[in-house]
Amino acid sequence: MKQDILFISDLHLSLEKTEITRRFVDFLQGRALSANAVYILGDLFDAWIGDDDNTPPNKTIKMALKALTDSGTRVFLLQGNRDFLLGQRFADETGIMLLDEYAVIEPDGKRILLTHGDLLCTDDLPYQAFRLKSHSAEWQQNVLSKPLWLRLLAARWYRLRSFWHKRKKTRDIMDVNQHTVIETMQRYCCDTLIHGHTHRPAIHDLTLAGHEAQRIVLADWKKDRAECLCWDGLRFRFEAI
Ligand SMILES: [Mn+2]
Repeated sequence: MKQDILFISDLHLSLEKTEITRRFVDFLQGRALSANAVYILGDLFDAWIGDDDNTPPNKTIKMALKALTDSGTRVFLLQGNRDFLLGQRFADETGIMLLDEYAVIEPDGKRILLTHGDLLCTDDLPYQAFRLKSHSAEWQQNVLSKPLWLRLLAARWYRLRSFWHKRKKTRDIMDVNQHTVIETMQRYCCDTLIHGHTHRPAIHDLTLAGHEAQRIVLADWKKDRAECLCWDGLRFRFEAI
């Protein structure tokens, strides 16, 4: 019986990272088949410029996801800061379900808050300003109305620019803000939060209005190391892939 619930994030799939693509396809055709549900918490792709982009490895990934959802494993996806243009057409083609930027799930009576993680990095003011702008319908329509070749080119430029910007930012600014974490968990009445984005995998214990709480940070995938978080109905554990 399909029982486990698996959580992954930050694979940053791209044309260049063939090992990670292969590892992910193996995961979809192997481990994920015996899971009840798979939650992908953002940045599955290193860049997503529209659901009409079928350049490699997108088509391979879509087919593998479709085969998994056809098998009965439910797949949920929440957009990251790299693939926030991923939309309904992708969901229709693969059978996955899109989640909002914050989603609450309640497996086995446990209330868990899911998010990508970028919204929690409130110290990074320039990024939050960009996020607000780029999530408007007007901005997205403007981008998606451009021809595919122009979007492919722009994405290459954007990735390069983001690499240089990141080098200049301090490590603290790029981590979550503790106050935002607590405020958000209380707003959603959850004592467990799972997110990715920061690439700092860990389980943080914290206190929330006198109660024990946990913030679980998922690992990004590397070509020689990848893992998922598994909820087996009783507890969480990290599993190597
Ligand atoms: Mn991210």
